[in-house]
Amino acid sequence: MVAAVDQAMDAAGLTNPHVREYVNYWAELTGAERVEVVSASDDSRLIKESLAAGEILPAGDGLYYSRSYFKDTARSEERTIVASNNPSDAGVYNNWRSAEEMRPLLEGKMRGASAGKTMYVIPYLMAPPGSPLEAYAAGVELTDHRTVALHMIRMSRVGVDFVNNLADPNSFVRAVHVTGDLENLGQGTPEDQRYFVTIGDERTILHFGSSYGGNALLGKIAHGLRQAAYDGWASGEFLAEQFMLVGITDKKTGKKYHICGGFPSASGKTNLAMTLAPDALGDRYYVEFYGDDIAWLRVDPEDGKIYAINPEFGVFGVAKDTNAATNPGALDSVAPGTQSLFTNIAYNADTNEVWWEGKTPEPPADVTGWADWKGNLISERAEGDDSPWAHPNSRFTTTLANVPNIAADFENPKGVPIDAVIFGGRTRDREPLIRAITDLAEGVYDGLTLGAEATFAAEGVDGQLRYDPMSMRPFMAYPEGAYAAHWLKVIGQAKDQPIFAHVNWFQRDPEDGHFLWPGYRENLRPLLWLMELKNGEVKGRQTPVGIIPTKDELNLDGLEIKPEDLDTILTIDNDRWRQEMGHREKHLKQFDGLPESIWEAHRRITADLEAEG
Ligand code: GTP
Ligand code: SPV
Ligand code: MN
Repeated sequence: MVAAVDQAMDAAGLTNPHVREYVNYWAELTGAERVEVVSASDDSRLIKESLAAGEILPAGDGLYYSRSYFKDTARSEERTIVASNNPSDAGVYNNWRSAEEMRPLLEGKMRGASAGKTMYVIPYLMAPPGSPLEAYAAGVELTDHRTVALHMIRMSRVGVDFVNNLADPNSFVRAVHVTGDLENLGQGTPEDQRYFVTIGDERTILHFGSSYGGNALLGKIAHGLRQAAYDGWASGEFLAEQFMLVGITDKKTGKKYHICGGFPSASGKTNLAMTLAPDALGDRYYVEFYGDDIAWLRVDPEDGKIYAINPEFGVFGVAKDTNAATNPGALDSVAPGTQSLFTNIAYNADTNEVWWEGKTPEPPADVTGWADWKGNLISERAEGDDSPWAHPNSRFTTTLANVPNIAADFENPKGVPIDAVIFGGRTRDREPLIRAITDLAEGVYDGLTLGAEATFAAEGVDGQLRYDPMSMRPFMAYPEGAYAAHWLKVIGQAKDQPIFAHVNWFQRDPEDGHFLWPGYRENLRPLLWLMELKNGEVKGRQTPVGIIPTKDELNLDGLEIKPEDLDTILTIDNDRWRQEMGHREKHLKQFDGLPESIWEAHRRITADLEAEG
């Protein structure tokens, strides 16, 4: 086998000796029948092979559809571990275990588990080439699943050059993905065999037992967030966050602003980055997409500004409720010819059409040929079965270049300077439309106490309220106290401090449940107010929990909203907030070594709420 593996790497021009040794080791251990080195230019051949094998199905011109196993449709947080060799790396959310325990355990699961399969070797870069953070961005994913290779080509930059020419040839992330026997892994039972492990201080990712997105596309979540967060902290150099990143240009003043921010999974990052369309408020602004899920932030030592890059190359977005009104940009980015992939939506094998809940108000009237995400024909459903046709966490995958409002300079290696950091989530009451925060410690405190309803992006937790610090709970790689201190240190170095804000598009009427704010494309309005506040053009109203807009400061031109709904989302309910502070205290007390300035922020807000009575 070694000779064949070396031959495959020779043929592909993979010369890095450390990579070659790593590939040989895992080819041997997993028992893969053959090895194939993948570059982006292999895409059309891999697509043809996947179609021929029935792993993907045609979904229109240059569009493809796949289903993942029905028990394998979301990230599994309980099975995810960030391990290391240092017990003091244990935090509340990283499920820390020792590397010594995890490595043999995973090797045991993976041994021989790729027998009869091809192992795809995917050298990738999670950064625009030439980025100052490039040293942390290279990796090599090994996977025994061809659909994973197709996704990786869209979600990251793929090719042997990204690892052949490393300044330190040993500085790539080792990312091993073995699918396992999906029908016999006991998903969600006490006998669950799956393990999704990142060994932070060994820069090694070992994922076993899934072929779904965040569990299997290792460049994205495991490297782009968990490993990078660990590296950013260990090096002291940067932050890796589950953030979207947009640019807003005011044509009247010629100014361009960049806003980044975190909302928990399936809470609107993709939508925000894509839907703030230029025509939303007449012809004055235009909005550019930089990223929708990950940003790496650093302070440039020369000009003292915070710069953010999107390390990804594509979008892996939630399909549900995406339509021409809510997110026209998403529909354009998966239009015919874009080589996009769909996962776990509904599919019509006769017509090759696709559908998901919310694509149109009603599902297709003629159900002939339509099958749900599990592959069961709709026409054969039992009477009264009204379960969704698409899985609520079904997704589309497309490259950044297909996004209509992609920024002209999205590959600028330096990234873009940050003006504001926002946090938000699904919160049905209490959280107003927007509240601005000008103090760094209070901004970090706000991120740490981000509380939102859980979503279908993780298994089995929809709707429950939970805290999700800076939207990083599923990706937290080191202790939360150190995380807060690292934030204060990195952002504290910046000469130009960002303004922070907490936003909420999801407040609901307690009676009939309707969303009080129209959301989607209209979310530009509160962000423009935030920029005006930062520029000193508006004053807002100071409350104990931040500055909120007055009604006349918010641009409401052409907006349809009931006056009483607007009042509610621009009001602070002090009673509810006082209750919330008690929950926050409990939440924060879980974290060892939280910086004193975070506690000071907590006490200051608590006291201000008491004083308001
Ligand atoms: P991940 O990719 O899981 O990290 O999620 P994300 O934060 O990028 O989520 P995404 O933008 O894909 O949104 C998920 C869901 O939120 C979709 O079903 C959207 O329709 C819904 N959504 C997004 N923005 C809004 C909004 O402004 N209002 C309302 N009511 N729903 C929204
Ligand atoms: C998320 O769940 O936050 C995602 C999708 O962005 S996944 O790649 O599955 O993590
Ligand atoms: Mn995400």
